[in-house]
Amino acid sequence: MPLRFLTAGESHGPSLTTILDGIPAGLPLTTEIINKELARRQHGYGSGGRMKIEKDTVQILGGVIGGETTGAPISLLVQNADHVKWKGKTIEPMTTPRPGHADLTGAVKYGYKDLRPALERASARETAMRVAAGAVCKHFLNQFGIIVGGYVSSIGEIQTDFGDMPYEERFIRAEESDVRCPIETYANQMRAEIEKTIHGKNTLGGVLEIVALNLPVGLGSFVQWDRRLEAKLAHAVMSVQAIKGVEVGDAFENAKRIGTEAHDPIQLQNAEGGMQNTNSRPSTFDLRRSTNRAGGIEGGISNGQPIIIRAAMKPIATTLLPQPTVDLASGTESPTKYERSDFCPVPRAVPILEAMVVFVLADVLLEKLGGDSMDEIKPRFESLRKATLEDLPMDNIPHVFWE
Ligand code: EPS
Repeated sequence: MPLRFLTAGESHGPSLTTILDGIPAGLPLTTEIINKELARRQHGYGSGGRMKIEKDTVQILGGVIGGETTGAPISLLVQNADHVKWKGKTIEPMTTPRPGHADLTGAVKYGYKDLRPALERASARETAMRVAAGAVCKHFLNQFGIIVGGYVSSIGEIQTDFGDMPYEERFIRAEESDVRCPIETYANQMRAEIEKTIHGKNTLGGVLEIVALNLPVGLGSFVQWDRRLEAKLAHAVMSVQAIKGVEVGDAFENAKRIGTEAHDPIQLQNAEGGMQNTNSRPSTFDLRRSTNRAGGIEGGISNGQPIIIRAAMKPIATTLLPQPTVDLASGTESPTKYERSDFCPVPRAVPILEAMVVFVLADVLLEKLGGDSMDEIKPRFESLRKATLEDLPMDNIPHVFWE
């Protein structure tokens, strides 16, 4: 784990912070790079009122001098514009826990005498700092040509069929859509579903896809459970508020298939894209796949194919329509009271999940490459072994096992 980050701050406190530790020296970094990602997190149809109040912008408090990282921890701060409205205000007690939120579990765990402290820290407001830290990781990965993007694949019952639309095109089109769905006909249906949900005083979930392109082979490892790449990615993605399911590649479809139809055949391909079927060993040929059911990871290690992560977001717990609960103050069954929130945060979750994915990928890339500065790391990246016959000489002689 060369890379780590923590966040701190409450949803309606003065500010949110993060410390990102382990980014090498010599990475050019500006507030604009981070603010661009923060702005993406603020936009999406189905957002609540808070996003009209905030205009998230970052202050870099440490780790960057003269526009370049120094190798020291990068300290970032985002102020909560809403704080001034809360500071010093007498607020009503909060004693009716929302089913599905952290209100009840938080109170039991920490012994709160009012439910608000649980809400304050469990809130997805904290993801602003994940996105800020992720923006730095994404920028680091970009230096190696690694691109990570995402889009919404379903909202409620509306399920997009992407056909063979290239991933880069999906990323671009998704950013042009207020529901972050790359195909307009589906986007329109999703918007209508969200509108219906808002009128019905309810909330709506969905599925997001995050894709990483141009990764080298060899990130992550099977040698230890906590080094497996899909395990690290699932952990990071599942840590995002309201995410309750994650799959890599065709995981759930594969569970219905037979073995010979569930994997990605290994083939030889020359530079012009032609396939090789002879028995000679043409060292200029790459090992390629025509499918990607594994979602870019085999044996806990990246295989050079796009990494495909799908995450299921539940409808968030805060509904205008009351839900059955118990008032902990009176000890009687009574409906939930409404707290301002999003109606469908699925479109806004795309940059948040991207942030968690880029953090993991930057971490495993740094683990693979080592080094303290970009000057050290870049040549190491260029010399990484590839899935080519040239890079994989075999002894091809019998040997005695475990002598
Ligand atoms: C959020 C800020 C919050 C919520 C939302 C996400 O602001 P407020 O509570 O002031 O409306 O809108 O938080 C939740 C979904 C939640 O469950 O707490 C943000 O900045 O993304």
